[in-house]
Amino acid sequence: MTIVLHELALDRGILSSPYCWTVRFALAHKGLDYRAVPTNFTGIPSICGGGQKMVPVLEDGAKIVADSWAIAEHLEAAYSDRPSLFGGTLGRNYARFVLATCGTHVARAGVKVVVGEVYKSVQPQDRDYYRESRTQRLGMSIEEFTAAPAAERIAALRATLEPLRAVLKDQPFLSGAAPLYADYVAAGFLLWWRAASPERVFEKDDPLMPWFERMMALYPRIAKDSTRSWDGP
Ligand SMILES: N[C@@H](CCC(=O)N[C@@H](CS)C(=O)NCC(=O)O)C(=O)O
Repeated sequence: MTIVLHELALDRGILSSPYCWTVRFALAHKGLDYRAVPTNFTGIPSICGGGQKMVPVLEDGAKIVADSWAIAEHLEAAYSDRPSLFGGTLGRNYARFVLATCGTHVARAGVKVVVGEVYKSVQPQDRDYYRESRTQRLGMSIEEFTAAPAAERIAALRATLEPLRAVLKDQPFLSGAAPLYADYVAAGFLLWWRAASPERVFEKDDPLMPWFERMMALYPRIAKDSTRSWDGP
C-alpha cells in the first residue's frame, strides 16, 4: 500500500515546511516510495477526515501518524529491516537534541528572516489566517517582528548554526561518515529558508554549504521538488 505524506505547500507549489522535508528525507533514507499530497494552511484541519492541526501527517496503510518525530519513530519501528534512521539509541538521542535545537532558537531566528516572505507566498485563501495566527504566536505584528534590516536578521540566523559548523569542520555529516536523522532535521531547516527567502541566507563560502550540497545530492526527488536554489532561479 502506498504511503501518503500530507505536506504544506505555499502558492505555486512552493514546499517550505522544514518538518515535511525532514520526513521526505526519512522516507528516502528508508527507501520507501510515497505519494506527497500538498495542502495549504487552512486545509490542514480537513486532512484524513479532520482533526489535524499541523503537517506533516503520514498515512501508512490504516495508520495515521502526525508530527515529524512520531513519524520517524514509526518508520524506524515499522521498517526495522531497512537502513536505520538513527543508528541506535545514541543516534536517536543526538537527533532529538538537534531537533530541539533547530526547533527552538534557530527556528525563531529563521522565522524572523522568512515570515514576511512566507506571508507574501501563502495561498490567497490563507492570507488572513496566516497574518492572524502569526501575530498571535509572535506577540506582535509580522512587520514589528521583522523591523530590523534583513542583513541583521540573516546574520543572527547564521550565528545560531555555529555549532553545526563546528561539527562539520571535522566530518562530512553531522552523524559522521554518512547521514542519519540529525542531518535530515538540519537540512530540512535549510530547505525551509531556501524555499522561503529570495535572499541568499548562507553565503557560498559558508562552511555549511559543502554539507548542504552533499545532502542535496543524496536523493534526486528532494532536489527536484525543492523549488528554489540559492544559485539560480
Ligand atoms: N512538531 C511538529 C511541528 C510541525 C509544524 O510546525 N508544522 C507547521 C508547518 S512547518 C504547520 O503545520 N503549521 C500549521 C499552522 O501554523 O497552522 C513536527 O515536528 O511535525
